[in-house]
Amino acid sequence: IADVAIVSDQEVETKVIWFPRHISELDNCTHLVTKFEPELDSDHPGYTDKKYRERRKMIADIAFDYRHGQVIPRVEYTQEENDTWGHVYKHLQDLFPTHACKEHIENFKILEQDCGYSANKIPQLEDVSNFLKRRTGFQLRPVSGLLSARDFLASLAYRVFQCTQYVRHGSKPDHSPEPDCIHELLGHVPMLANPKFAQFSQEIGLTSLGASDADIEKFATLYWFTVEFGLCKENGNLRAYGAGTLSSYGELRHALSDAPKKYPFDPEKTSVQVYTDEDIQPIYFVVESFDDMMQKMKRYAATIKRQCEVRYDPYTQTIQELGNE
Ligand code: TIH
Ligand code: FE2
Repeated sequence: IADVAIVSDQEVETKVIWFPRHISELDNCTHLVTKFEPELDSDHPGYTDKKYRERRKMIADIAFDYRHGQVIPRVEYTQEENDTWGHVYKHLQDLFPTHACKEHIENFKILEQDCGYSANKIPQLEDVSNFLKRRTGFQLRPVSGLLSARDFLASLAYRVFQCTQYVRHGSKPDHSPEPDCIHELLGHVPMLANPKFAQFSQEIGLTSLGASDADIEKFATLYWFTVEFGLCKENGNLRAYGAGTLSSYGELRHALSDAPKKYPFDPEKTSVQVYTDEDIQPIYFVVESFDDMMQKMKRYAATIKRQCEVRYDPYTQTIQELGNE
């Protein structure tokens, strides 16, 4: 019995973990986590709203049918959905000048000028994706809900951002525990339009490829405390750069107040910090700058045991193994 146990230990260690080698293989990276769904979660504001759930299904089907290279189908948003968007948009607009980092403010202005962002109606993912392609090479891909961390991170390696297209329930606009297109468009997109931030996002994706489940969990936690809920310093003041904070007017004020705990970003510690994804965050991590964050992340990534070293080749949109060409 002891021998068998040892053999199976070795098998675990040498098991090769699949990851996409070409951008089109992201069609296989669509494993959903069933959490926060209006069908299944009785706390969801849409649980008792049949019309809302049907609408969600309709929009989810776009993502289910989507394949790499296709144009993202347009959604004709209802007046109610556009109103929810407008309500959040206006509240956030009041907060951004004093709460958002300068990179977000700068790109938000450009999105308003060049990409049709306004409080009146929800922009279309296809248009925003084309905008991002020109700014940083990032593109959007429709997703129907919360993806597994492994699949989500793998797509970042290809500068593909998996993006929800449905809208949060109108009865609770200030904060949503699940992503929706308001969160993606107001929180993530302005940040992904920043070259340094785009590179940082891709780096997390690249380090996640072929990682063990335990390491994926650490990368997902690092992602959570940076890309989703990170705070940064700007001339000695705190600002938000995390998309989860920037898309929730219920959270943005709280994040910069004295209420939550704030610790300096340190990948060793941050990667194992327990967090809640159900509610407003009690803990945030602060970076000195994007350069500082990138350096610390690179140093940390170098300490992780890897299946192979990888590099992204943008000409062929493939991942190549170094020393294996
Ligand atoms: N809490 C965010 C919002 O209300 O916009 C949405 C999410 C961020 C991260 C996960 S879900
Ligand atoms: Fe997000």
